[in-house]
Amino acid sequence: MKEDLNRIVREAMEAVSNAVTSDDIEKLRVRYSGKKGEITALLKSLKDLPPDMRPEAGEAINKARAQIEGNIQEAQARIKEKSLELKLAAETIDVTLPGQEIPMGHSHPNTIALRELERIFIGMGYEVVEGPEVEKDYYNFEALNIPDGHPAKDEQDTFYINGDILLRTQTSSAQVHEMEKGRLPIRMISPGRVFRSDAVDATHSPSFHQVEGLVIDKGVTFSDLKGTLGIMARELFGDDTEVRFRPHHFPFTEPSAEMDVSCFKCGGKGCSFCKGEGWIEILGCGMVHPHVFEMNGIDPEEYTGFAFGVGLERIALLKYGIDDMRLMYENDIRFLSQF
Ligand code: 2NM
Repeated sequence: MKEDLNRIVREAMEAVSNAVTSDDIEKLRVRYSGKKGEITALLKSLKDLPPDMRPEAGEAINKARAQIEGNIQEAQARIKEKSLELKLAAETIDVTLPGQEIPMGHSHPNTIALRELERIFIGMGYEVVEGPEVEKDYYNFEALNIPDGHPAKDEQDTFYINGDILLRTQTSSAQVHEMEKGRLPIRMISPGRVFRSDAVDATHSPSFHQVEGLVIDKGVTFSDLKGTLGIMARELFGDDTEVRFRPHHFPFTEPSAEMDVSCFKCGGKGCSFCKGEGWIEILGCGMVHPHVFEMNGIDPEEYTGFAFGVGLERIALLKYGIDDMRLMYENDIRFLSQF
């Protein structure tokens, strides 16, 4: 009995010190102090001893069991710590390594030009108001003094969804929504996408962007229009920029004009950029037609106003010297990141 116990303790100590994994340790625990373990078996065999020998033997077995179990617990802790160390070493992250570079996008030239226009007009007290791209015929044409049968309503130029619904051909439709609210005065620009049934080439696209402006108040004159658009031109193209107005026709304004800016490449002398003209056409404008006021419940005897429309792509192409509008719709980062 005594020898058995000593042998078991010796073997157990050795086995425990050789254990490498948690599994090894668990097996040893079962082997020695499990229900069918060797120590357990010894305890069970106590009843076969003469009663006077039992207390001493029992004490010895319990001592051996405590020793083995203590040893197993220590080993278990040692192995856990070791495996945590290994895990941490394997998962070490070197925070000094350079990061993975995520390619950055770039603002579109249209966006850059729009931000510039917004800055200019917000600085003069204008609001930026957007409207829907899908419009009723009324907001795109009727309320802007373009009645049925007017050439501007030609089905060849307009994407109709049905007889009454269409893709807006100009952002003035957003201004009709604003006039309709009946809150005067108005100082607004409406930027956004417009649609015309055009074939794609270097200067045309079936979808492009406009910024239209509208000012309505008592006593607004053509001088206000000239002064305002002159400021815009100098902000956009430089302090030395001059503007000139040529008579034109739009259904929603009377009188109407087109505005040119002096060529910002040659200063007006004439060069290849302005095709020898010295001037570059920039936008259309005019005094809001009395009939537009009447259609929108504004008294043309009390109020006057001016309006203008400028193509965003046109401004961007000119400002950044881009010679083909199709580049604007390819979203090639090599193109975009040049501006
Ligand atoms: C242009 C040219 C001239 C214009 C007119 C209006 C409104 F709503 F007042 F009738 N908004 N925008 C206008 C005037 C647009 O684009 C070339």
